[in-house]
Amino acid sequence: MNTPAATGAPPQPRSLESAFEDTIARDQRVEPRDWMPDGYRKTLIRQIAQHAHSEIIGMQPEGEWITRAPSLRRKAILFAKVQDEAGHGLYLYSAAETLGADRADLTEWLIEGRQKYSSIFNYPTRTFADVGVIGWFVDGAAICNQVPLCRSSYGPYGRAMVRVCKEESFHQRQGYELLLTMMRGTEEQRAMVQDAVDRWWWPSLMMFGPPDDNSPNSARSMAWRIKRHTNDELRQRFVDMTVPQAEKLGVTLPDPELRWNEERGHHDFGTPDWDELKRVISGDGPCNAERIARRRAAHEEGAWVREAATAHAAKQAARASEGAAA
Ligand code: BYC
Repeated sequence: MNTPAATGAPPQPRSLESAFEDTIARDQRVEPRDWMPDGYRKTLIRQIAQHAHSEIIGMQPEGEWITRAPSLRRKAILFAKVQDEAGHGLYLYSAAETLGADRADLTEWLIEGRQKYSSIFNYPTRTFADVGVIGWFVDGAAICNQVPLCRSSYGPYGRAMVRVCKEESFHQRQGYELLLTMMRGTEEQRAMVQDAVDRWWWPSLMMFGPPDDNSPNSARSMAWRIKRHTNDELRQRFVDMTVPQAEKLGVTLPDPELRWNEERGHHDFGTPDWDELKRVISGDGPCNAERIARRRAAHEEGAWVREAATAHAAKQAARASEGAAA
């Protein structure tokens, strides 16, 4: 055989692009120092940044209830959950940084409205039952969406997702446990739970994104194995997982078309209001302005911390170089 070894010729470098395609085809991980197509890098930065922004903005709706939680135990649980979300945001911004994105730029783009965050966080949390329903639905949806992302082709993103998913799983259980407790309470508490379910069901289905025939990024992201399932596949998985949980809890999901389809082996369900999703994504949801104003204010109020940390790092670096020169 005329291999380089047989002819004594130096091995031919494979083209960078075919090495990348090979890595994807063999279902191996792409790492930060590997060559990658521009589109792959941009798609990842877009998705990871949006995901990071969602975690950080997602602290607001539930955070509003920390001071009003009905007991010390509920307050401590909610505190821990909201703090976990800050942690998720930080892992994700770090993953975006491995792609050359600057965290300061990403934050600027968020507060200038140039980058998106999940539509779900633009709805108000009216009662404490909303905290439970967010845990059950929103973290439940996050688990459906994010468990497959643990196998995402980009190493730092997939690895960040492993820890995020473990924590989301705790979040979902705390939400469901809170609702079980409320359902064992008074008539008024049961009504609060049902009302929260009615308000959060459809927005939760919208978290998975537009339907597949109107999802411009899915095909490319699936071919690159960034996404492993389509938006509609994950939405179906969430519905199938949630229906028996709703039955056990004793609430009704607000969809008259929801029923088991023996032939498909899945639940059929109604169509979310896609115009509403478009409106919320484009900045016109019930709380968009409030969420961004709050994020902007927190960023501005934290300026002194960033300045102090930068000055401290500069001082440390100067001391280290003085020490090295002595
Ligand atoms: N909200 O082509 P498509 C959490 C955008 S954090 C806003 O299907 P793709 C949690 C989409 O970005 C939850 N925008 O896009 C946190 C695209 O716009 P651009 C966040 C949406 O990327 C705290 C356009 O619509 N989870 O769970 O293939 C507490 C067309 O869509 C939405 C993640 O970020 C939406 N719902 O698929 C509790 C997970 N849907 O960028 C819980 C990672 C779509 O072209 N992200 N858009 O301008 C993903 O899996 C995917 O990015 C999506 C969208 C499934 C969200």
